[in-house]
This record gives sequence, structure tokens and C-alpha cells, in this order.
Amino acid sequence: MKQVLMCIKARVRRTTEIRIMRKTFNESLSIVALGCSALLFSVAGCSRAPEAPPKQVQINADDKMKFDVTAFEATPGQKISVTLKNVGTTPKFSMGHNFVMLDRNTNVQTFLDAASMQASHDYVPPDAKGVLAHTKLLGPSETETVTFNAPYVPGDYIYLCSFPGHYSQGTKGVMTVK
Ligand SMILES: [Cu+2]
Repeated sequence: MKQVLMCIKARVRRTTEIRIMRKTFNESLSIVALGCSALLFSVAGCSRAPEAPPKQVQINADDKMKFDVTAFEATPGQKISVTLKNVGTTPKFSMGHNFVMLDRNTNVQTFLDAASMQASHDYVPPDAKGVLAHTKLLGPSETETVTFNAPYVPGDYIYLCSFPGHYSQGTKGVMTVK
């Protein structure tokens, strides 16, 4: 009888030991799994390409109604930061300048006709179709930066100042996506 009891006790002890071992094994397994996933996460984090800084384009507009940058290039989808500065001295109401980037196939004359009626909206109709990005109308020494993504469709995109009469004088340019 005593022997049987001892045997049972020994078996219980062994079972408990196995259980503890199993628990420890499971714990270390989960720690390893955690470590693996952390590693995978960091590898995935490293392999993701960092976002490229936007392409900077500085454009000056003057009292002679000219943009000093009349062409620049972009890659499809590239982030572009255009900074327009009005380097003139003539008051805004008679010589303000803005920067308006139009979508391809936008009829420039139709847009300008509509824009000319929108002095209170800085000559950019709020409901205008085909405007990819624009600044407000800037007076002397004023600057504004507008950031946008270049379209994915390659081609020529016209940008302009929509103050009445300025486009035909030379406040215009072309962004070529290629
Ligand atoms: Cu202008």
C-alpha cells in the first residue's frame, strides 16, 4: 500500500514537472514568436521607401506680367511644391498675381472667361473644373506655396495667372509630366 502511494506521488510530481516544463516551453515559444514578429515589423518598416520630399519650384511674377519660370518637368504622381512670389510693387487690385495649374484638355479661354468674373474669389471660380491647384491672389512682396501631386497622365499641363489680361501678356507656363 505504501509503495503504491509513493508511486502515485512520484507520478503526480512528474506530471507537474512536465506541465511546468511545457509552460516554460510555451512561454519561450511565444517570446520567440514575439521577437520574430518584431523583427518582421522592423524589416517591413525599413523596406518601405521613405516619402520623397516634394520638388520645389519657385516662380516670381512681376509688374511686367511675366512668370520667370515658364516650364518645369515632373514625374507622374510626383509631389510638387510651387512657391509664387509677387516681386512687383503695383497694388494688388490692379496687378495681383496668382498661380493656377490646369488639368490637361482644359479649355484655357473658357476658364479665363469664367475667372474674369470672379474678382471676389481671387479670379478662380469656386466651381471651376480642371483646376489642379492654385494660390490666392498675391499683392506686392506676398508669397504663397501650394503643394499638389502631378497627374499620372504624361503630357503638358498649363499653369497661369488668371488676373484678367495677364495670361496673354506672359504669366503662363507649362509643366511637362513624363
Ligand atoms: Cu497676374
